[in-house]
Amino acid sequence: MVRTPGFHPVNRGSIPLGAAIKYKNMDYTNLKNQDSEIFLNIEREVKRQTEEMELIASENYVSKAVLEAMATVLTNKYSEGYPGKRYYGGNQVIDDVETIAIERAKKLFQAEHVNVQPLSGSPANASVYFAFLKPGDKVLGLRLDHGGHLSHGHPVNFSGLLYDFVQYSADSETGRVDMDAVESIAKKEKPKMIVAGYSAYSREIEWQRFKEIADQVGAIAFADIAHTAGLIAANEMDNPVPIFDVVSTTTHKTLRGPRGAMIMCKTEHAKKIDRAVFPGMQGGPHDHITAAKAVAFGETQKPEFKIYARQVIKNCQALSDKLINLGYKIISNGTDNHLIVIDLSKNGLVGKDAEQTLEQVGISISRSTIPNDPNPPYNPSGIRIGTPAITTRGMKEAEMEQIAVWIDNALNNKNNQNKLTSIKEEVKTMCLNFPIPSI
Ligand code: DSN
Repeated sequence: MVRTPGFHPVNRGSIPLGAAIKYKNMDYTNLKNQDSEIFLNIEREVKRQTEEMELIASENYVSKAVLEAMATVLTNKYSEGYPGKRYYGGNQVIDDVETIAIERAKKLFQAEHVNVQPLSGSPANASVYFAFLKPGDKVLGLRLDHGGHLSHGHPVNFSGLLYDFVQYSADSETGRVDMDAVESIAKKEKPKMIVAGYSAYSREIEWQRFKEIADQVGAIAFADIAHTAGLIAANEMDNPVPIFDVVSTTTHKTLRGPRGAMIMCKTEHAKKIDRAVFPGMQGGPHDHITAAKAVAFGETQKPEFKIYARQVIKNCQALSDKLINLGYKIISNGTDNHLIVIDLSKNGLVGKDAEQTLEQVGISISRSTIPNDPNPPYNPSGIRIGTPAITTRGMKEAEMEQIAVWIDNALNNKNNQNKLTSIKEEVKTMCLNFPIPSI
């Protein structure tokens, strides 16, 4: 053996598999000892999540297994490229992990091709546009104030700045997308792409009709199912993947995986999509997150997940019914999924105030625009509420009734500090009775 001067290795054999990882239940001792400032803030957030109620429609709690997969040495690796065709050495394990994630996602959504590398929802959507469009091309997307996403053509977003978006609307009476109107706009405008799938929309989407309209005008049909992916994977909502050309989703909302995204498409578009993600949009994928995505997709295939997804919808419907009963105006008068949008304009309230009042009682929600909102997105006329996180805690219809009453009491007593404090205590008691599985 040729030795480098000064280098005297001791033969320690090799690490047996199964003993390589010893996390001591992830007790965070090293973080605590080395960086008490960050450790303390993480502790504060654990306390907040444990004691408070999460009703933000896009948030959820991952499992311990997903958390553990994220906190691994896979974060140390660079792996630009795809399985079997990387631009860095040492990717044998990463290739296997990424392939497992891809195969699980394909099975879950009946997808022909999957790219699991997008870092988050907007970069995934940017990759889809990049794959099919040139700057200035015409695209149809739902208006932000009607439930669409910023990356579906809002003028302040890259999508609205780079592409010529024409926006369609939800009907102001029914709160539902008017498909006849979509068809006539599409025939008039002849877009290159039509975007469906939304962030603040509580009804089933007519995927088949969208695809037929796209085909009639020669447009690519693109679905963004970030919000409902978990409900679709569990067969609780209609699946656009077998129908549409291309579908993006984040992995951390109803799908209950790590923060991140993926793109699914027909085989004929696979090369375009892969090239758009890498080298078009991104460099190295986040391999620890890919592992956590694979773990989440494994969980999503289990029967317990189907029960969970069904309960998310039942809970949202129970919450919606009770709020309607208490006099609130729900856009579209109910829900088919995990979220509702409440129009507060008749209650003498605006979204920002309502969000801040509910925060004082330990309930997190997000302000939301309502269709044709006269107010700006920063202080819109409504709020959006969702049930994915509280359902992960095990709450059911009875708890939804109580939560609706607390929301109503808090909004009606926004200047009564004693009342707000006492609701906060009740909210905390309920939360402590429904522990977060991963904490
Ligand atoms: N920010 C997400 C949401 O709350 O809907 C979408 O990107």
